Amino acid sequence: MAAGCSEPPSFELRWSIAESFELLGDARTPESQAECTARGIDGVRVVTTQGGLTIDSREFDCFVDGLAPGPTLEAGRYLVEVMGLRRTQTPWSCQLDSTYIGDPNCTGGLGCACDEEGLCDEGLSCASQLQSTADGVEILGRFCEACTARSSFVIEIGGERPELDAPLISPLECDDGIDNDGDGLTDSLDPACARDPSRGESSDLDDTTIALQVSFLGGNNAADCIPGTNQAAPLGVSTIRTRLTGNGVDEVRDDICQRALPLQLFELAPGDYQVEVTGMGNDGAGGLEARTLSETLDLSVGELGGFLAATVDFAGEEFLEPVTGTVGGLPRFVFEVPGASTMARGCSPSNNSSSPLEIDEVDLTVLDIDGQAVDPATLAFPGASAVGDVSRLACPNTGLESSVLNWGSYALSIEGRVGTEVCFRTADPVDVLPSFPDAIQLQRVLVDGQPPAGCEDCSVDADCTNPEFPRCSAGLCLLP
Ligand SMILES: [Ca+2]
Ligand SMILES: [Ca+2]
Ligand SMILES: [Ca+2]
Repeated sequence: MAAGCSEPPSFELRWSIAESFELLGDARTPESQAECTARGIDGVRVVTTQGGLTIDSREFDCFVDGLAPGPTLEAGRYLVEVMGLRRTQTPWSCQLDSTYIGDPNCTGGLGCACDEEGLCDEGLSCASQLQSTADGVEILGRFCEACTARSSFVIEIGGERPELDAPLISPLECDDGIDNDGDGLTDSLDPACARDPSRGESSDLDDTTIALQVSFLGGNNAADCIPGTNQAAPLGVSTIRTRLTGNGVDEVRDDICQRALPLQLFELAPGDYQVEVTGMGNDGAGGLEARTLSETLDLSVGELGGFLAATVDFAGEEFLEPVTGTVGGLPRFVFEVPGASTMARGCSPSNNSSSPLEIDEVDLTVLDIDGQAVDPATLAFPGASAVGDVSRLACPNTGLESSVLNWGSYALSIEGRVGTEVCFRTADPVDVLPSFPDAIQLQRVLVDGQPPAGCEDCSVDADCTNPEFPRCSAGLCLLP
């Protein structure tokens, strides 16, 4: 390349931008980089090949004052491909999927086969029709299409220096990296593009958008419905059905259950509508019982469309078959040592534990969906004794589970005690799942960086039994 710079280029080129293949005659040479950016093309790559081998590849800003220089080439025939680039410096795809129907009986025109050299009429590009197979990708055919921002030429080097004029078709609004209609959502994130990429970003201006989130068990953060995860199992909801009715409309849409459902767009006449959101189970598949639960929302649509954003919560008692299960968890005590990775362990010191502290007892408080403490007698944690609203029991090394309760929603607070002193506690009540005693982390209680009396790891270095954490400072065993 460096040598080539001092040699005269073997060809020169400019490019112009057209709104579409039909408007090729109105293609304009961009007069500034700002104009390029506004039309979605950031740069231009020029690739010169011969017999399928790349001889040269170079990139330019989309705006070039005058002609852009090609490489210096030996005499011969070359294929020159000119590609517009996105802001990410990647070209747009110019491929056709296996369902594309091209015409192999004509050559060069729109939808016709490419010619022998891989060329098409001006403004069209030779696109490969691809099909994925077990061995990789197979080329089914090569057809002329109006690919985004692409032009090809065959040039003869040896005589007069060719001057190429490459028309580039600007990208579709839904694939240009620009929020064209200024609604804050760009390209595929814009609901208009999600519905029909060919109609641009503003085709949703007078549409009605429904943005729904679902939650379960009173907004329990631990309750989710991603099929296949452990968390989904206790709830058994796999599909969310949205049914829109009113004014003669009756549209049903099913989505895989997830917290944030995909945006839904409707073209609706002004009026009042109802949106019914239903959670559905697996119809007995996978050992789960079929469950249906629904809530109805009101939607008002005006001349400029409507907007409904709502979170629909399905509490345990709203399930057709009310949710029942135990409340529980496995306490894990977090020992943070500055400079070392944080570890959490059970009640007794482990080999790699920084602290020789043995946790004696835990106090459990269970809160219901209204934030009220549940009576320890109702919970009946095995081995627990009731101290007011608290269930107190010897620090367990296996998951704790209450008796079977009707859900609602439950959250669990735990304190870990050494003697009479609280040395660890959950920062906030932890949302739990029915019959799913997951690990629950308790943080060390520190007052001015020091554990309360009775909660210290050590008073002298000799108390720190793990040689990795031999230094006693402010009651904690630390790194050397
Ligand atoms: Ca766009
Ligand atoms: Ca937009
Ligand atoms: Ca839009």
